[in-house]
Amino acid sequence: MVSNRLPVKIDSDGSATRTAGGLASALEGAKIDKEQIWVGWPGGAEGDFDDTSKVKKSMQEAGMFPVFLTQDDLDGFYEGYSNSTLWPLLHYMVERAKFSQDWWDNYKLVNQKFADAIMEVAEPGDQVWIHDYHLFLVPSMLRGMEKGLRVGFFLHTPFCSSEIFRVLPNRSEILKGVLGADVIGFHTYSYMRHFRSALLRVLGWETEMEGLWHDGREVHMGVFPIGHNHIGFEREMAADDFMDRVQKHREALAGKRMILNVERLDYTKGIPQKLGAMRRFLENNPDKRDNVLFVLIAVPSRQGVKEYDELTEDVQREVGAINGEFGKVGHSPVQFLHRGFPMADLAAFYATAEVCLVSPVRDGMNLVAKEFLDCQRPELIDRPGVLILSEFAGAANELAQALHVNPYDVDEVANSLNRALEMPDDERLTRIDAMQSRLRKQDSGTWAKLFLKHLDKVPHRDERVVVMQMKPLAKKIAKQINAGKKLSLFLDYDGTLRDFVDVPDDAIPDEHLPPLLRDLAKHPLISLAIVSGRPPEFLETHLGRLGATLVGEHGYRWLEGGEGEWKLFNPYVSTEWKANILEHLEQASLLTPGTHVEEKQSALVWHYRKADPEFGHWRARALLEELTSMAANLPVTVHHGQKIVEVSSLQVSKGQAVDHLIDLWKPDMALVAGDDQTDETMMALTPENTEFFTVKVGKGSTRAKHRTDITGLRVFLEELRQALK
Ligand code: GDG
Repeated sequence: MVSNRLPVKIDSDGSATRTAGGLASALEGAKIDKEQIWVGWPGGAEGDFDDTSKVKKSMQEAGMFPVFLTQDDLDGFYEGYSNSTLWPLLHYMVERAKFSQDWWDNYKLVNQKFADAIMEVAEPGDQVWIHDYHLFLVPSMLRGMEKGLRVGFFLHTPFCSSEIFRVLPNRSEILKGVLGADVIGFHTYSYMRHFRSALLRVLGWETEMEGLWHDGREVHMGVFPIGHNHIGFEREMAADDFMDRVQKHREALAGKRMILNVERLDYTKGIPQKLGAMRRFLENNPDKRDNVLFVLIAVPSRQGVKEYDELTEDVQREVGAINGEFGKVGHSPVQFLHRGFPMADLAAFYATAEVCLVSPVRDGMNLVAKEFLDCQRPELIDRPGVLILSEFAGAANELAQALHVNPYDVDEVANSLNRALEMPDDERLTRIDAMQSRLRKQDSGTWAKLFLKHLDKVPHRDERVVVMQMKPLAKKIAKQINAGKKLSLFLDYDGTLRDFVDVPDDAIPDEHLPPLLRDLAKHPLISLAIVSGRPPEFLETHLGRLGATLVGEHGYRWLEGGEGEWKLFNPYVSTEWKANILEHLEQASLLTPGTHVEEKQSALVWHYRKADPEFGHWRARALLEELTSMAANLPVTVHHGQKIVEVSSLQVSKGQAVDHLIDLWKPDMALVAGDDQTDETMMALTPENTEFFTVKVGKGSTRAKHRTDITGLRVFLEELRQALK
């Protein structure tokens, strides 16, 4: 377990006290039946401890590993980048977010301290579960260090809309940082959706619903709604003195009806808006003023930070104003309790409250809502309670039978308070029952188990596994060549030997590729062909005169040995269909900014790589449908490739070209590699008397027997070159 804070705070003398807050409280209930070490900050500044090694030793005995932070770290990483940049931004509060290069530098530094600490304690093959926005960069930092760890990351806050997220100056680094994980978890589907759209909008990376293929690995994403510490509350409520606590509350209430509010004093929790709704309720309902008591438990949080101190003062002032206006001798309608309570007391508050008002303006999940419902027991109270819940809390997704409110709409909240108080008992019970059964099953223990189970399913591999699979294949093939067998290599170019870029003409070979291809092609037992959709000019300019045969335009033309005259595989290809389709594609291009049509001899290609990704994708699908029906009686095939829609002659395919070359070269072995749908025509061949190897580069369905990524294929080719005599 890795979180910014350990679940305990260590004082300078080494003594420990438990910390409050959602993460600590949920994880306390998430006992896992595995040996566990918890890595985190022990509280305080490094300089405050008399002897850090002593603290470290005693904590290690308790299953914890402290990451000590200096005062500079606390200022830059914690108060700065984590709490003054990321926290407000992830909660949609752009105007509160502050940016500083120094904070960012320190955030990176501290994330590295955490990564180093993990590497110190983790054993090869361990599961590492990293929590929350303080540690966004740690997953990718662990990737550089080869221990075969399985890394999970869970975000406890919302993930804001990509329109907000892109405000962050370090948005790309943050996204790439978290993508180092094998599984990334969110509370709700909409947070996951926002994250996916940030990947698309910020990095231009498309994802599937369940994840993406990144850096040669699959990164899974999932929705894992956190539960509360059910066992913990159960324990408190079963204690002998619990009924005494409940009784004390009831006596103190003296028949008044309690409307309970529990939260950390944080601006995301919507306390000023809530006070506005209380005021409106008291204005509108004079008959209830004297027998309703708002209990406002606000646990101090981030004290000493200006904004939090100001918020505390504002709340105190407004509570005073409401009490001044609506109170009378012996009764103040709002009780502001600015401190934390033991869990047992909290359970007694939950059990005796008639209404719980949970009205954050943004909240990742909100556990208070779940805890309140759990602690409602018919045997303890006269009347079941009612939950009023903000639609901006993640919990609103699950707790459908709560009264949902928009916390900014003061009238709606005030009316809901009245509705809750007036609600008949049978309706209250039906609502509570429906929610209770679910949340007791889905407590924090179940949540942790489900997340870790998912992480367990991730194939156990280290970073270089993609490459490793290809190495034995290279060795096997080289061995046969060294024994006198002939090999033909058919390699696609874009997405196979070279990554995609925005402007296709910029995708020229890197410096290592031409010598590699030349070395392979000059071997007397190897014939090599680059089989591409590119036009002849590009291929000849960048890959000509290396000894490799070039096949262009998806198998329409070829240049034997990479020099001389281009020839046609089939001189009788019909192209009469082109005029009509060209007009259609050009229209689509005019209506979709960032797209263009490329005309080839035997094909037409509509490119949308530079269009708005979602709009381009939508238009491509529409186009695909239109073209398929237009092409029904034409000798063409329509296909949707990497950011292209292509209409090409049926008489031309990479498969047909490769078939032709295999006939010509008569190799003992042939290997084809490609990433695209058009490469599947090569994979589908079944050459006689030739051992045939098929390699798919990247994700997607395929007939190929092997799969790798661009780096993996490159390593394969290098390995082959090396192993040849
Ligand atoms: C973050 C996300 C997400 C409160 N007062 C006392 C006390 N608490 C405990 C509650 C509850 C926890 O603190 C508060 O949890 P929340 O979920 O409401 O909110 P955050 O602290 O903001 O937590 C949040 C959570 O992480 C988990 O993923 O739900 O959205 O912001 O458990 O019981 N505990 C004790 N005394 C108090 O006075 N003992």
